[in-house]
Amino acid sequence: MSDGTCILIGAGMDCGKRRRGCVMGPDAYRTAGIAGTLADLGWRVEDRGNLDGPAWVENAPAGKVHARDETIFWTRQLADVAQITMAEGFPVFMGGDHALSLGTVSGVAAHAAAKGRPLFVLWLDAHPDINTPESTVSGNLHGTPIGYVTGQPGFDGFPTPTAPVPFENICFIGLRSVDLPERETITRSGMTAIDMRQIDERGIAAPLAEFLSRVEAANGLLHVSLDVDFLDPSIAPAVGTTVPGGATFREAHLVMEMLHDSRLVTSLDLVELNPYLDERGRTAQLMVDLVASLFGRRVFDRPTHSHS
Ligand code: B3U
Ligand code: MN
Ligand code: MN
Repeated sequence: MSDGTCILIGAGMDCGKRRRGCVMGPDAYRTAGIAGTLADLGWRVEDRGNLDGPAWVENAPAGKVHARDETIFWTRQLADVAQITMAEGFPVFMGGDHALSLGTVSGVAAHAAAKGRPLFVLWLDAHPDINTPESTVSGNLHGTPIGYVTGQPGFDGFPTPTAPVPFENICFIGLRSVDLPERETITRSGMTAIDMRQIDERGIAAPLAEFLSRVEAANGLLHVSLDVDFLDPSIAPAVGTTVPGGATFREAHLVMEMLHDSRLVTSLDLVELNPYLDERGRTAQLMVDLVASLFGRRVFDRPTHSHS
């Protein structure tokens, strides 16, 4: 992982879907102690506060896409911030809904391209979020960031991503709610898509290790995007779209521990936490605990850092 400086950036984007509340996400992570937790693990932590941007929007303007102009604003801003911050440390983008990843991933990709390194993306989510403004049924742009960063058409008015992420550099883990057009894109493109059935059959470690080996062999940078709904709603209720059958507590921690041991991760999104729906802060606390595992909390040291 990078140089030991972790940069916390609040991005309380709340316009990527109709249900309100993700604006409170950054402060819920702070309340759950994210900065102190990382500092205790030996990281220098800089909390840069919250970015300003358009708020939740009640009614979509004409057309089926919800809050397009607001999302364009956030995308431009976050892409700039992400690209700059990558040069300064390890950015943790505290969301905010998943539409923030249009900006964060495209900005991180621009940084990687400038360094001559390929960018890989690990998408921990019940959904692949590979819709486009043309394919979306809901009109919610939090269902489109992978469509955007891979350079799919239909994002009129958005900045053109300067460094589209190749399909083969993306790995989904945790899928269990996939729209028909999304399934067609995934099948056609040959992306790595680990659904819950594969996790049940093979465990979560084997497919993750395969992906990490590819990132390492390519000398890639690795961006991780962690959607609260990757987790089973019984342990992580604070999310607008609860999808049953998600990752367990131990599966999620194992993923984070393996990611830490790989030393490959260079940036992180924490998205879709809706503190208004939480139960005594337990989802925010669980997310912070998962971040701690990613940043080095462990029970015992392992003799090697091999992940194969
Ligand atoms: N695929 C659906 C549902 C969805 C995506 N992300 C979330 N829900 N959280 C859509 O709206 O595009
Ligand atoms: Mn998502
Ligand atoms: Mn999701």
